[in-house]
Amino acid sequence: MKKIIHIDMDCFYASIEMRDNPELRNKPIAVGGDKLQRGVLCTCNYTARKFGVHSAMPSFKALERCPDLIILPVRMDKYREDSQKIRHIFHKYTHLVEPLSLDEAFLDVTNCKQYQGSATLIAQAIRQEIADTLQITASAGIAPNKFIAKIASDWNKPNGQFVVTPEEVPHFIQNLNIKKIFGVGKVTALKFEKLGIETCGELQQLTLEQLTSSFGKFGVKLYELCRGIDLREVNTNRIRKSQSVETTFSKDIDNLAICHKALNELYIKLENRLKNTSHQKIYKQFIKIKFFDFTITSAEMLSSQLQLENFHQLFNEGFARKNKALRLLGIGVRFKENDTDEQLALPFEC
Ligand code: TTP
Ligand code: MG
Repeated sequence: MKKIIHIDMDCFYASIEMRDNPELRNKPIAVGGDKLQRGVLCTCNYTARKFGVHSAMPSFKALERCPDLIILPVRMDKYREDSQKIRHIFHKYTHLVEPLSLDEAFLDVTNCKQYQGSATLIAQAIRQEIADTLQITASAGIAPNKFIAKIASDWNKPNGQFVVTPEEVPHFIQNLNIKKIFGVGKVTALKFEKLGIETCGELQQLTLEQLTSSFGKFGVKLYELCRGIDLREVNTNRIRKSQSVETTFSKDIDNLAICHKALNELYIKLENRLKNTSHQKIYKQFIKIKFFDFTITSAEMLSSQLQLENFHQLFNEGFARKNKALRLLGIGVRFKENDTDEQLALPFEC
């Protein structure tokens, strides 16, 4: 039986900003793009969340809900630096660390000798060390596998932890909404809802055959996950599945020349980002377009080498579907998957 800890920093970017400027501590704050530039929020502190403000919310909307909200610019270099320090702390306890993003990681502490091998106490100690060293807080989930640990880290957020012992797994999973299962999005959840299935306990009523006939290989995963079974290892070599950049225009753009110019600028940004992942082979290029009415379309093509011309072609294809003014444009690449490595889909960075 494994002992897995999932650690997730509390309102990460916002915590760093509050630490570096304590005057902000009791005020509603967010980190993200400017309202005038039609930006979106990367995150906000818990004071702001009380007003219904959340990540990925357009800044103008957040200000409607919380007029006193202070929106600070993104300081990515600083967040990366602190993320490195946090990872350094993890490695004092185990080298089986799988970072999921700057503020989140899985740790396998099954063979850890500290604290008589108590994962609960190790999680406590790691959180304490993060708080002492960086003056920001983290939450943790402790469980026999990654799936349950990740869910559990949200249970006592912020600045808390939640333990699910192997014996508690069946009970813990019973009333859990199936949307918590990775891979179960809105569409799948709706399909199940029509069958009267909303919780993992209800999903357990379906046989393996029923699930595989509808979902193929994913059906096997569903069968296991709804029983709280997740055999995935903590993968220390996790690599990016994609890399992308995007921009929200300060006003809707219906001029194609301007769109293509923006695309050229994004391309330069993407080239720079890709310098960090130059060891990975590209196999697809893609674009994402958000139109003025917030509808989104995307287009992709096979490509082994980054080429600006491909993005222009994809853009024309995507744009033609609606032929309306643009609010946002994003471009990116997908990397070749390595069969032995589990892949990680990273969202667009803001
Ligand atoms: P999260 O862990 O999802 O959020 P959080 O740490 O801000 O808040 P919580 O206490 O609920 O964990 O994401 C970590 C950081 O990633 C977050 O501080 C900002 C960034 N981020 C974005 O840039 N865009 C997004 O849409 C999300 C969700 C996060
Ligand atoms: Mg977090």
